[in-house]
Amino acid sequence: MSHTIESILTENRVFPPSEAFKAQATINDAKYQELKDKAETDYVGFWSDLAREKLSWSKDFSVGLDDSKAPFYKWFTDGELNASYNCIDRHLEEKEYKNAIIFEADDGSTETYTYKDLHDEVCRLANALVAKGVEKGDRVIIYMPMIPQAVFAMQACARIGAIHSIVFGGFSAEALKDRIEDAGAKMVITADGGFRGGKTVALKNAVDEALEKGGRSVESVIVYERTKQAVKMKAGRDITWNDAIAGMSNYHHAVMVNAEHPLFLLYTSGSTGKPKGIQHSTGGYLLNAHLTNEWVFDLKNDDVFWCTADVGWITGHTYVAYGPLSMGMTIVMFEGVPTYPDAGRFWKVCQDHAVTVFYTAPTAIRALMKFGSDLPKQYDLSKLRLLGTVGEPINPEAWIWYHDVIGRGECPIVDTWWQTETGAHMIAPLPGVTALKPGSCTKPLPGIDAHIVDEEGTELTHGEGGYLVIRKPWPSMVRTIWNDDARFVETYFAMFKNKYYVVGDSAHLDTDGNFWIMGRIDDVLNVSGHRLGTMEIESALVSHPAVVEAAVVGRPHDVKGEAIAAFVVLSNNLNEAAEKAAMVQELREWVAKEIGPIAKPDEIRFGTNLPKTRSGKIMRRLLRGIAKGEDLCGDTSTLEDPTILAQFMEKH
Ligand code: 6R9
Repeated sequence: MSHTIESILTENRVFPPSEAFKAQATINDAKYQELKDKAETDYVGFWSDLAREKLSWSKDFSVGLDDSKAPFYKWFTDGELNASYNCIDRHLEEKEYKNAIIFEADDGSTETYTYKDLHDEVCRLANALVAKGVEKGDRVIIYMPMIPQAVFAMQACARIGAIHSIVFGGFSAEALKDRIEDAGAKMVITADGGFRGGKTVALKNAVDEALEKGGRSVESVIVYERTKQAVKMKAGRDITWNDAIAGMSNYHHAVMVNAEHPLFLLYTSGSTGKPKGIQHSTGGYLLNAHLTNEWVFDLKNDDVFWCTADVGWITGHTYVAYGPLSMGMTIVMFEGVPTYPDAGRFWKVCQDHAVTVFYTAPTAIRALMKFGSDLPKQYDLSKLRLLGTVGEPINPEAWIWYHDVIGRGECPIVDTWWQTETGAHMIAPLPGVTALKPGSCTKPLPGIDAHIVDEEGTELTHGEGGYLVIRKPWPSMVRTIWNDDARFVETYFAMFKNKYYVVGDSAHLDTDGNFWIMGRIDDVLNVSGHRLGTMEIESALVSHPAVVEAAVVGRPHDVKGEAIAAFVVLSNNLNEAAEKAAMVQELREWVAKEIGPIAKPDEIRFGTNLPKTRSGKIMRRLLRGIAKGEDLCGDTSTLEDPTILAQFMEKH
């Protein structure tokens, strides 16, 4: 299977929407034209009308966009609303007994929660948070497995105006501590552990470890008993979920907040060592979350929507917890992994819960595709009507397999380009309108002003490649980096002097105006759809006592998209192969402890120095070449010491 940019660039198959799909789509040609025209003639009015139409406000707004402190944009500035009210309460009259969440556990058991159940669970927890002294504006860390209680926790925070920050359960105690401290969190909501692929994974231990090392701002910890494994409970600080909600009312009056009140922080990797706390608003975020579920996933009342992302990532925020619930949809939540008990699990879940719209990452498709087409054929996938992908470019081979084998050659595939910072889809097909091209995320959504520019900031026309940028602000855009306004401006706006939001990806436009994402322009890796900073991994490596220096690069990988290759200089050179192998193991475990297992280098190579220019810059280009297995006969004359390349050619 080739997964190269070349294979994408030569792709020219086109899949227009079928007449049958078009006829039922919420956004058809006429509606699309109407939205585009409105966005062009009255940009702020376009978003303001939609905000009033789609969301329920306790206080209407008089200002659509406030750009007086650009690039710190504000939307619907004086309006008030509550995200949890919008996701739950407003549906109760008509959908009290409709399923909000269908949960399938790792072991195959299922639970369902109606909108009324969701309301009651969320209210009880909201009351428990208040009883524990959590107030509007306080930060709450959520460190949970992929179970409905994670969504209850998010919704309970939103309900009382507390700002949640989810830390993916695969992150280590160290990473958790950093995020707790940066957010200044008052509370941690966690579980004893979770189930994944038939195994038990511990979570509470990591919270204990994080709070031993730091995180002094944390006053209380709520622990959901999922696995019932033994955990330590610190008196005066820790309480079980059941004890916390015992006797709490199932009624809680949602606290209305300003549209700009932060709904959540989500830490993501950038080009420096320290993850950034991406801050999202309540009103603007929820609007795009709602709209993109309606436009891109074409969700209707009878749909059963399954987004496989963990709530620890932005995709889980917008397409599990907030967007579909804001629309009053039924979602599937799945605790397990795609290959347990076998690689047919995803397809079995789709069949058993009659999933109609399915959204996953290319890395999952590539991994499952390796098991062949017979496995999915054993399941009834006839209910599926739309498929989606996110996280990285999808190679045409995987697209076609997904389309033919999973989608019966009938389901449109929406390849959705967006980021933690954008809050919701930005460039994505409208399935009843857009002609699809495998590997392209196609065109910007109505109201999204995406361009490709060159180094000087000149907008490029069709056929050229350059920096992907967004010109006009949009409602769900990142508001700032928590505690670091200067870094926010520097990271996203400085490059073109505040004229554009700079995405960090390069892209190319084809002659039909379709966008093709080529990859990151910074030192960010995309490993199985997860964003990891090379600097973050380098810092973790050099914090090991035996490591003097480290450089990390990505190399293409068939399934993961990118694999992590680390080049390491040790304080004491190792000569024996066995010693080196032991050190590789030790360093991989070290990185897992410092960041999390997803950041473990796939390979580690040792040398006495890193290849540097005479001015001391690490030649990452060469390291990328070595990692790819290229023959490096190129010009290495600028290297301080050309002999060290030979050392790094050796793999351990
Ligand atoms: C939603 C999410 C964002 C980065 C982004 C880009 C890559 C995401 C993509 C895609 C090509 C797509 N990316 N979707 N590349 N096609 N459909 O993944 O957020 O974790 O912040 O990552 O992922 O490089 O800049 P996040």
